[in-house]
Amino acid sequence: MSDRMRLTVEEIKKHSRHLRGSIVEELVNGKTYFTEESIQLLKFHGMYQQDDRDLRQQLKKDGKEKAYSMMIRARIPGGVLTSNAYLTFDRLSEQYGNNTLRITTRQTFQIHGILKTDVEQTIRSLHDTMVTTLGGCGDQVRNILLCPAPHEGLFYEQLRTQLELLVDELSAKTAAYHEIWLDGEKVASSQEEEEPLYGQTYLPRKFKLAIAVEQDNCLDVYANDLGIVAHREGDAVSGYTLLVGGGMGRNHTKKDTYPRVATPLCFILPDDLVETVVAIVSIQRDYGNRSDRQHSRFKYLLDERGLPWFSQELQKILGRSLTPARDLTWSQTTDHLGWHKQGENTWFLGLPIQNGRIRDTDSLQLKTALRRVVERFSPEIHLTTSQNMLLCHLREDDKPFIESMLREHGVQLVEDLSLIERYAMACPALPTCGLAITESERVMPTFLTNLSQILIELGLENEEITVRMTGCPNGCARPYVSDIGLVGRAPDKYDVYLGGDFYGTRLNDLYAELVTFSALPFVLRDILLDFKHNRIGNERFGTYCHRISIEELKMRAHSRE
Ligand code: SRM
Ligand code: SF4
Repeated sequence: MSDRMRLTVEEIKKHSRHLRGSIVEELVNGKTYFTEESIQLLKFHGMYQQDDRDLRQQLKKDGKEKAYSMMIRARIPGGVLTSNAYLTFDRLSEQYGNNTLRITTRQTFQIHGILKTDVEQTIRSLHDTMVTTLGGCGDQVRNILLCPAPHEGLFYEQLRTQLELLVDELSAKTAAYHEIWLDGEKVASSQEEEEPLYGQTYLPRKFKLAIAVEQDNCLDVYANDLGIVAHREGDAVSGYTLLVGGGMGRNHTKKDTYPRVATPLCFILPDDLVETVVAIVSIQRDYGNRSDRQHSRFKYLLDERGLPWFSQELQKILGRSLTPARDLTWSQTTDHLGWHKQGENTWFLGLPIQNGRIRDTDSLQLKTALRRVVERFSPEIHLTTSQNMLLCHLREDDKPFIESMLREHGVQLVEDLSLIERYAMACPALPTCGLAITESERVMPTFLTNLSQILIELGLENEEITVRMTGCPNGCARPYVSDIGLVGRAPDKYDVYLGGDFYGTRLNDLYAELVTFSALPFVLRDILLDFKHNRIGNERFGTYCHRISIEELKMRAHSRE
C-alpha cells in the first residue's frame, strides 16, 4: 500500500482541489480500477467502485484481479424525471451496465456494472437529458426527498419551488464535474474556485434532507439528518416543522453507534426555510466529527453536544430566536400505488417495483414493458422512497391500454400483490455492495413467499405490516423504523428487530440475534400467533410488539422452547 493510500478521507478532500484529485489521469491509465484516493472523490461525483462479489473467490483462486465496475447513482431531486431521461437510463443500463436499473430508497436511479472506460460516456449521456450525478453520494447534502405524488395546486407548487431553491443552495459548486466528465475545460485556477457552503473539505459525512407533508409520512422523514415537515393552511404552505438528527447507520461491533429518529427542533415560516437549512448544514460542517467517520453523522453531534447547544448555535447564526416545533400527527404513510386522479382529465399510476429493480427475466419483462409504455405515452416519472415508480400525466382514455400493455409483459399491479409484499423493501446487498454481510434483495422474494403462507394460515393476510431487510447494519432500506427489521449479521444469519410503527416514527428493538435465513419465518410465526390472540382491537403488529415489550416477547419465546 502506498503512502498516498493511507491518507484519511479528510486529507483526500483537502488536497483534491475541489474534488479533482487525479481522476482525469486515472481515467486513461489503462487499469480497470481507481486508486483509493480517487474512489473517495468519485463518490462526490456520484459513483462507487464495486466488484462482482459472486466472482471474487474464483477470481482469487485463479490469480486474477477482481471483476471491477462502477455503480453510478444519479441525483434526482424529489425523484422527478422526464420520460426522455428515463429512456436514457434504460438505454445506458443496457449499453454500459448490467441491464438493470435500481430505484433507490432515496428517489433516484442507480446503474450497476459500468466499466471504468464507459463512465465518462454514461455521465455525458445523462447530462444531455439534464440529469446530474454530482451529489449522488459523498460528504455533502444528498438527493433531497419530496413526497412524489404529482398533486396539483398551490401547496404542492410551493413545495416544489422550495425544493428547487434548496437544491440550488446546497449543491456543490465545483467546476470539477464539468471539467472531468463533460467539456474538459479547466477552470483558470481551481484553488481559487468558490465552494461557498462546503469549502475545501465539504461536510464531515453525508447529510440527508427530506420534505414531508404533515399527516403523511410517505418518505420516512424521521430517518433523515434534517426532516422538513410542511404545514398547510388553506391551499398554501403555512410553515415547516424541522426535525433534526435522524439516521439509521450502525455497526455491529461498535456499541456506540446507533440508529436515531429525528427530534423536533422548531417551526419556521416558509421564507426562512433556505436560510435556516443552510445554517443547520453549516453547523454540522463546522462542528461535526472529522476524526472518526463512525461518529461523524449529524446525529452524534446533536447527542454529544445536546439539543439546547445546537439551538443556541442556530439562533446565533440566524440572529433570531426559534419558535417551538408544532405537534405532529401522522395518519398515513401513503405509497401512492395504483391509479389516482391527478388533474381534470389526467391520472397517475403507481407501479410496484419489487425492491426497486427494473429488469427483464423469463417470466417478467418489466424493463421492456416500461420502455414501451414510456416511449408511447411519455409520462413524467416520479420515483418513490419505497423503491416504486409513478407514471404521471396519463390520459383517462389510455388507462386500459397501459394496463394491458403492462400485463402482457407479466407486470404486476398493486392489486396483484399481497400486503406483505406491497410494504416490503430490501437493499441491494450481494453481489454489488462491498459492505454486504448477507443476501438481501435476492432472497427477499423467497422470504416474503414463506411469510405470506404463514400469514394466510393465521388469517393475518390483511394486516398492513412493513418488513425491511438489509445485508448489513448500515440500514439502507431503513429497517430500524419498520414493523419487522431483518438485518444481516453474519453469513446467512440475521438479527430480527420488532416494534417499530407503520408510520415510521419510532425505532424498533432487537428481538432475536443470528437467526438463519431459513428459520426467519418460523421465528416470526410464533409472535404473529401471539399477536393474533392478544392484540387489542385493530392494533397493528408493530404497535402490539412495542406495547407488549421486547423483553416480554423474548420471555414468551423462551417458555415455548
Ligand atoms: Fe446506503 C452505503 C446503497 C440508502 C445508510 N449504501 C451504501 C453503499 C454505497 C455501500 C458502500 O458504501 O460501498 C450501498 C451501495 C449498494 C449497491 O450495490 O447499490 C448503499 N443506500 C443504498 C441504496 C441504493 C439502498 C436501496 O435499497 O435503495 C440507497 C441509495 C440512496 C440514494 O439514492 O442516495 C441507500 N443508505 C441509505 C439509507 C436510507 C435513506 O437514506 O433514507 C441509509 C440510512 C439512513 C442514513 O443515512 O443513516 C443508508 N448506506 C448507509 C450507510 C451508513 C451510514 C452511517 O451513518 O453509518 C452506508 C455506509 C457508509 O456510509 O459508510 C451506506
Ligand atoms: Fe450494502 Fe449494507 Fe446498504 Fe445493504 S444496508 S446496501 S448491505 S451497505
